[in-house]
Amino acid sequence: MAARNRGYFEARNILALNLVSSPGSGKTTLLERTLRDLGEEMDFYVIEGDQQTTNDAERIAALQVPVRQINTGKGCHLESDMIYEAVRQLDIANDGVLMIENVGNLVCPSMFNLGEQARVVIISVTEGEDKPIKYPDMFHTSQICLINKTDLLPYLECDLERLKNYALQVNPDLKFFEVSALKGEGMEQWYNWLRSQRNP
Ligand SMILES: Nc1nc2c(ncn2[C@@H]2O[C@H](COP(=O)(O)OP(=O)(O)O)[C@@H](O)[C@H]2O)c(=O)[nH]1
Ligand SMILES: [Mg+2]
Repeated sequence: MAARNRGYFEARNILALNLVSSPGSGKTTLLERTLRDLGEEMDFYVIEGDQQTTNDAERIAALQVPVRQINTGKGCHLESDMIYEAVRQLDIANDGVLMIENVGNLVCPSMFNLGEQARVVIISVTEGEDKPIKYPDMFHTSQICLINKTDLLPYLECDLERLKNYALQVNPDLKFFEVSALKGEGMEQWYNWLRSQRNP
């Protein structure tokens, strides 16, 4: 089913990204700022995954971006058949950008391919530098690592180089962007990467 999703995205030149992280690292905040800043440039669609509530879908809908909420109930991750159904409902235009916010969980979502073009793992500076080696699968299967909440660094003892070195131990090809989704710092690198992933 993931391959089927991937074929659909390829045929329509849709860039589909799978955003994964532990709960609260800032996925929705990152999406909100990205949609606001690049809304003129890219045609965004969003799928939100949470066990319960439509809170995140409401935050996205407030920006006038088409969104579908998936509630997984007792489930701990999104699966490709859920994406298939949500994509049908979203009716994504050719050349669109689909942002899939997975259920907040550093373990299970790593095991389920959704048909995405790339996986983006978000880790915030409050989580502890060693999470990449404690939960290696998520970092191993991602191409991009956004380090979020850099505005909090002055109040913490988080060593960014250590965090990156741990992540590189499990995935030497991982690319990092340091951002504050809340304050908007560092977002331009992330935006440039997004632009680079789109086919003209
Ligand atoms: N200080 C700070 N807080 C942030 C940042 N990004 C998100 N947050 C806060 O972190 C909390 C969880 O954010 P949310 O986007 O809902 O995380 P999600 O669960 O990964 O979608 C909220 O209180 C946000 O305001 C950031 O860059 N800096
Ligand atoms: Mg969220």
